[in-house]
Parts: sequence; C-alpha cells; structure tokens
Amino acid sequence: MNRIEKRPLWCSNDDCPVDVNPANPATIPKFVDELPVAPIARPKCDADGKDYYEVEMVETLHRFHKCFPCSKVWAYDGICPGPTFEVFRDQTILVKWKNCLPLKHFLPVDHTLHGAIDTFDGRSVVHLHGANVDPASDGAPEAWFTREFELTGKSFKRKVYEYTNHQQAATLWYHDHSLGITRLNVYAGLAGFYLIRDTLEKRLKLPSGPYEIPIMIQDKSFNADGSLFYPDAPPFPVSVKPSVVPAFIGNTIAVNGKVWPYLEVEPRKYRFRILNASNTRGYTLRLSNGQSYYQIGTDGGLLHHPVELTSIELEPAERTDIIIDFSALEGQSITLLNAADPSPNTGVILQFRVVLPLKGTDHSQLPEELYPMDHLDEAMAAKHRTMTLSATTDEYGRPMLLLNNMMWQDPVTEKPELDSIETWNILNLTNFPHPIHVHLVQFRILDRRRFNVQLYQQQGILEYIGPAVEPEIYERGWKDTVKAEPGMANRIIMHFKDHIGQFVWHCHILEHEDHDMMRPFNVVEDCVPVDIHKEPSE
Ligand SMILES: [Cu+2]
Repeated sequence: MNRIEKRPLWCSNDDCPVDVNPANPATIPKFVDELPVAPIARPKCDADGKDYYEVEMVETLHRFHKCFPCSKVWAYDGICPGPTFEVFRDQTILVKWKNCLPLKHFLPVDHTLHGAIDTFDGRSVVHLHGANVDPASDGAPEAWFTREFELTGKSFKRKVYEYTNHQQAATLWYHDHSLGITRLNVYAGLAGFYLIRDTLEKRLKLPSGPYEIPIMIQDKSFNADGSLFYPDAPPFPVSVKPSVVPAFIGNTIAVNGKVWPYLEVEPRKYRFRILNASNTRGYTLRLSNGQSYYQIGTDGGLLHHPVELTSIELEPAERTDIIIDFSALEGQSITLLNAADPSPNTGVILQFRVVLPLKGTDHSQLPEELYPMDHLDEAMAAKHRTMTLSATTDEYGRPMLLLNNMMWQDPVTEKPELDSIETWNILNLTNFPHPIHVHLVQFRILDRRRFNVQLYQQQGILEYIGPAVEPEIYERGWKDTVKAEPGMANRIIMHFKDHIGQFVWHCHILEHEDHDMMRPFNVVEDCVPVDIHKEPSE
C-alpha cells in the first residue's frame, strides 16, 4: 500500500505523515503551518460619528493543523481568533455582538454550576478584557443573551455595546464571559484581540504594519477525529456528569488558531503582542537560542522604558508586549519555548524562521523612554482591603475555590467609591497560584509577602513571615491580572474612575471562575458630600 492510500481521508497534504493522530501530540508534525494573523475588524457603518461594528458568533469548522480534519468551533465572525479591533484612544466605537450560535453546546456543559442550572447552553456575552468601560457594555457574566436576543440574563442591559477607549494605547482582548460556561465558550474559540492606539505610541516609531504581530497562545487537546477534546469529568470520582474539572491542561499548543505554527521573518526588529488565552496553563516565554528580547508593555499598555529580558511568565489573560531583534540571525530558525514545561510538545510554542530578505532598512526604533507612567501613591488610598482566595468543597464533594469565602450569588461586599484609590491585599490561602483579574481598572502590583497561612485560617491574624518582595521586572507596568502566589499576600493598587455600577473580579483560570471563584463589586458615588457651610448638628 502506498503512502497516500494510507493517509487519512481528510488529508490531502502529501507532506503529512501517515500516522498523524490529533489525539497524540507525539505524532503531530511541528512547524508545518504558517502563523495566521487575524484580519482587522472593519466598521459596518458610521453611526452619528462613531464607527459601528457588527460581529457574529457562529458555530463553524476550523482547521487547527494542516494534517488534521476540520474541528467544530464557536468563533467571532467565523474565525479563530476573532477579527482584531484597532481603535484610537478616546474615539468611541459601537459594537453589536450577535449571537448566531446553536442552543446546544458541542462541549460538555455542567448544569450544576452557577448560571448553568435550567438555562440554555448557547448563551454568550462579550467582555472587553482590560477596558475602562460602563457596566452596561462590560460584558457582565449575567448579561448573556441567546440567538436573536431571545433570552437574556438578569444583568442584560443593551444590544449594542459602547467602548469609549478612554485609556492609553494597550493590548486588550475580548472573550466570552457567560456565567458557568466561560471555560467552554473561550475554549470553543470565542476570543480575539482589541488594540488601542494613541499619538504618544505612534511617535515612538516601534515596529509596525507587517512587523507588529499579535500572538494568542492557547493549549488545546483533540480527539482522534480532530474534534476539540474537553474533559467531561475530573480525574477523581464525582456523582455529576458532565462535571466541571479543577483545571484544564491541553497537550498541544495553538498559536493564533494553529497548532505549533512557524513564522517567516526578515532579519530586523519585530513587535509581538503576546496573550495567554489558555483556560488554566501558564507559560514561561524563552527563545531557544537564549537570546534576550525587550519588553515594552504589559496588560494595560506601554512601560516607562524597555526592559531587556530572557524570560517572562504569562498566566492566563496576561499580555506582554515585546520586541525581538532578528537582525543577527539571518538564515537561522529559533523557537519560542514554554520553559515552564519540559515536555517536547507543550514546551514548544512557535518557530521563527529568519529567511525573508530584508525589504528595506529597518527604521523602527526601540526608544530609551517609552511612555509617561503615573504613580499611584499608597498614601492616597481611601481604603485598604484584605481579600482571600480559599479552597472548600461544593455540595457534590468537588473542590471549589472562593473569593473572600463567598459564593457568586452572595450580596456585594466591596463598594469602592468613584474616583477613589484602593489597595487590595490578596491573601492566597491555597497551594497554587491564581491569576486574579479585576474588571474596569488597570492596577499596579505593589509587592508580595509570605504570611502565616495557618494562623490566618485559624485566628484571622495576618502575620508576615517574610520580606515584601517587589513585583517581577516584567510585571512593573499597568496590569489587570495579577498572579496571586500561594501562601503570599499579593498587594495591588488601583484607581476606580469614570464609571459607576457593578463589575466583577475573578480568577482567570476559567475552570475556577465558572465554579464560584468570581465576585461582584460595586463602584458607588461618593457618600453625601460634606457641606462646609453647614454647622455640625451637635
Ligand atoms: Cu483560580
């Protein structure tokens, strides 16, 4: 029998080995697909001077690897990742996110989780992650809607979202946030980039156009038929099926929707905006030749000055903006590695091939100073809150993680005042890190400090047992997601501004978020203003 006859029916690629099994990463050839770059979203029309967009969420087929059959996905405008928004600071845009999804999910829905009890599966709501936005357009977990807006969640307020883009140039992203099924909807493909630009950034002459590439990293697992695999039970016995799992770790790495792709580059500087859009997995980004790169931005935008690094950790939802200089690597191939994982498969992300001829002199710059950075002064904080991350079990005996020892449905307990600065001291009482995301704001990480977990759990006394440690070098910019280290008090500082109403904060391990590791908070107007002309009543 010749090679072609033995090749699976779906595969017409002569260069695919005969024994490719999407379920077995060891059989999947690496670096055979070119890295795709999502197209830019185009407005449909002008609505009173504002760009108006429509994006449809659809069930469709997507090829994750040239040697795989197509896989069913849920995708914005039918592509994974969704189209990239490119907007300008302070220019408001309108987006109608249209749910054209089936009512039945193709991934295993756990109907015991909050929000998933007695509701349809095909719920969607879009959160613009990292945005300063009104709560009605924030994509709250209970603002979900089904196709044609037939059914809506209790927080649903408007069909057309308004993004004012009132913040500095930054790499944001949009993704599904539906209560109880976020992990499935994002894994199914509902994620995309949203880039805010501004004049200050433009002036810097950073690599741009074809030399500026967004990179979305997600781990995925597949069944032998090429369909996406997502577990329907945890690795321990439970009475519920399908059941949520405590974590999802895929056995392949997809970048911009392709498993282990390659990118051909010119010998010059490139800017990569890297997003970890995985459900649970964290990455440590390193280049295979040990070369350093320059970090120029974090979640919320550009840093004050570039930082030269050889390694950056990226937890789910975190972004890093880096410049890699390929100018001395003509003819070489180097690999972007995940040094957090020794596996020959999930330790590998993407290959760069420096094989394209230089199209012209590289006039892009890596300025010594990038962007002015405001300082948030602890002394200005109106409130210092202590927040906890803790573990318990749910009514089915499954592990469940909580914020402040409360469930999602419990009454709101955090009510920061509009225009106030607060510090949150996030005590991680569990044994593993959680990427904690706060909606509405960009914050700074102040420090992390080891504390006596047992004493805190038994008596509520916070005793520090180590020095305050500064954030990692690659975390010293605006952040909307912080890696809360286990056994540490992780302090952040933020300014609640521009919008009042209900927002959420949660763990961005999507399996945790869907299982009550999420809480609302309300930004409220100041208390009754003090009337300085009035005599005190007593
Ligand atoms: Cu978590």
